Amino acid sequence: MHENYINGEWVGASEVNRNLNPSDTRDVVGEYARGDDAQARQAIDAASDALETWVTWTSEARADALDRIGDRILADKQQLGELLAREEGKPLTEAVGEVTRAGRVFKFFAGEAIRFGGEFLPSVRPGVSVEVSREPVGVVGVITPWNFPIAIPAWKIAPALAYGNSVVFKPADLVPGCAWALASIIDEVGGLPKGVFNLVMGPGSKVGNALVSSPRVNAITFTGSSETGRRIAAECAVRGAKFQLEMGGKNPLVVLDDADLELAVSTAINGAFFSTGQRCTSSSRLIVEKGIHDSFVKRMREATQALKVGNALHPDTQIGPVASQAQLDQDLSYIEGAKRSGCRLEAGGERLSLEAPGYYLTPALFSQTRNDMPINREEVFGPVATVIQAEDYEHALALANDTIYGLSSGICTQSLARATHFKRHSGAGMVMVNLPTAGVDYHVPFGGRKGSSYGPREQGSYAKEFFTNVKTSYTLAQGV
Ligand code: UN1
Repeated sequence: MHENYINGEWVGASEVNRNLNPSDTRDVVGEYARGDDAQARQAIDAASDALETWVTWTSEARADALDRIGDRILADKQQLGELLAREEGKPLTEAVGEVTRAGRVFKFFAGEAIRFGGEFLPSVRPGVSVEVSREPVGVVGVITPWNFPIAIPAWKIAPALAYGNSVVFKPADLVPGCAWALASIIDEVGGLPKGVFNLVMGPGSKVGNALVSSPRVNAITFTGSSETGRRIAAECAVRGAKFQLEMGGKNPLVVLDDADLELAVSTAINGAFFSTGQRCTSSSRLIVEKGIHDSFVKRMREATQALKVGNALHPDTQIGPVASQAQLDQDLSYIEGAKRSGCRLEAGGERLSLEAPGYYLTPALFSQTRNDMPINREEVFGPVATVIQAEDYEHALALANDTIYGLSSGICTQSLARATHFKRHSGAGMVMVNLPTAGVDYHVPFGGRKGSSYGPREQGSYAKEFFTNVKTSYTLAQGV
């Protein structure tokens, strides 16, 4: 059995979670300890007690630890990628890409541990100087989703450690294997003081609640559903804990008449369907200007039908299964709803039976959809994309911004003027020109607006805004 990691020790539990390979549900990926309130409390206490030792480490020693973890992730990327593909269902090349990103994130934050600093300012008062410094926040609860089971934990855990915090990590219940593998690497090569990093696997309802409600947890960084995010926000706001939320998206990709058609189609295919559409940054609304509309839909239909759906571990697979039965049911119910409301199904949207029992669904492309339909208002989180026809650029921009979300947006155009206007007027936190709305760099800020995100940005050196507290110190030097 794979155990939880608390105070530098591997600790068993009375119950286990058996997780299944979504490409072949006969394959049990492993048996993982289920955490509970008591283990969560032990981990929180260990993380809190560890801070005293952890702050005595030099930034260089912290940097070296992060570097070792990053190097090991990169060295093991093939093996970790296989585990990720087997456990979550994204195709192997994407899985190895995700692991590579995670390794790079640790190495980036190794540099950050040394680089980040404060400010020294003159005061408005004579003889006084002002220092603005940054201190660790303390114990950080890291709560992560199943869709990027290595990269998202990495981009929360690495900055938390770089800036001197301790961590209790609660991964999504569907992907304990990836979390356990990451914890094993941190245990083996991190050399961190006991209790600085802890892993307590779900059930999320118990362990997540324990983290969010504990007065000893100073900050919660969360990526997941809007519903859970709102509950975390309410509880953290009441008890005065810091929180950072990354939630849903309903990301528009605008295709203008002057776009390069082939590039627009490949951009839309990647953005909408890669990672089986299970990204909060997926390009789920394709907003297409009327002059290019018919040829775009035709080429998109052909390209969607040509996608190879299959076992995530097979080398020729482009689209893996969806991650779980619950996700499959949700996707199918949105597809049925769209059909009932008169949208035209151009391709896919069908349950696929292959030799292995898995959660296979052919990527669904709808045309003749309206922006006010549930399929265009709500996040599906599956391989489902819609085309919405726009009269002109202004109409397309208005449709793009007409959403409760604001994570990412994109535009395909050869006009620099239009691209520049769109970058300025898009209501999303991230804007892509001639690129899919998904697929971000690891060294620049990541985050959205409106219902998508709350709190300071993740990633890059902007991450310090969340993972440190600012202190302003005034000094009147005497006898100078
Ligand atoms: C990406 O698009 O490269 O949960 C990353 C998600 C996002 C990560 C997307 N937080 O899908």
